[in-house]
Amino acid sequence: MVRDIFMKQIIESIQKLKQKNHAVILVHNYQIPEVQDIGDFIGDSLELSRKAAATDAEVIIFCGVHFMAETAAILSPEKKVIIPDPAAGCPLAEMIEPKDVIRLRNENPGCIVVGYVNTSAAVKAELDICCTSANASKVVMSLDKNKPVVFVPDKYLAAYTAFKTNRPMVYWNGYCPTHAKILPQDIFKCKSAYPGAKVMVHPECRPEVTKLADAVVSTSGMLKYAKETDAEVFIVGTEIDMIYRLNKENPGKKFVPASKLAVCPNMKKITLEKVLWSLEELKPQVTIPEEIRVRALAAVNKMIQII
Ligand code: CIZ
Repeated sequence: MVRDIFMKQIIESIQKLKQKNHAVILVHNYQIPEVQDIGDFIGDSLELSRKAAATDAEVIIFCGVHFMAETAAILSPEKKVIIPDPAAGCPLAEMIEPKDVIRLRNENPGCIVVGYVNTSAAVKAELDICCTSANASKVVMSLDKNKPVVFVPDKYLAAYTAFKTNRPMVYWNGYCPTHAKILPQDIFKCKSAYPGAKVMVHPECRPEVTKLADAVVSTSGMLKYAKETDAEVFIVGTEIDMIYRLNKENPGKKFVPASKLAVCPNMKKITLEKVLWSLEELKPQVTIPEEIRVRALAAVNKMIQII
């Protein structure tokens, strides 16, 4: 009860400061429910950054992990981008550095380097083209067929994209520790509890898991699949708080997490209190050296041109 009153006051203060600072609040699909509820936009990282860039807001509060806030800063250099907790990193993005991409390029002469959005701005600056989990196959299909493809940093998304496009690739050995927690036996267990359920999993899952799914889709793809598919129960193989949005937008359908262990500890670092503090102080700001931002933007724009 006391906590409820306190939370209500925090939300009111967030709304007031948002107006005062001409801010827009972006919330990733994996954020905790109460943070999802205060977002102006909720979605995947690219979708959010593109929507924010199209507004006339002066400040972006990015409730997500660090590379996502960087993507917003790449697309909106004139806006102040704030992340409520700068310690909210992404282990997958941290598994590769710019020097690794340079080495891969030297080891694979003439290659095209495709990089998942889950990379730092400094790594994006070394890529030829970016991709998201929603468009990785489309991006790879658009590439010159005579050139070798190097895919970084997620080996599971790379393997799935190579299978879908029938294109051999050199992979980097990165992975998302949260999605890697989802195991084939979790899917079998859920399927025996809900025999008619449809299984949708994220392409960051292990190949042993993706091959058991009815749909292998990004978070935006999951929202579409859930809406358009005539089933009562869905088994969901991604970060656990995706279920909150799926429930909210699909009353009458049931969403069961494939594994309750698929919790991203970094996404959970963002709380309403931290959103309020970041609006009070307009920090910590995410900044990118202009020389890196311009090169990273080129890789992002190449992707945007073909989707
Ligand atoms: O880019 C995103 O938001 C991520 C990491 C995944 C997704 O499928 O939305």
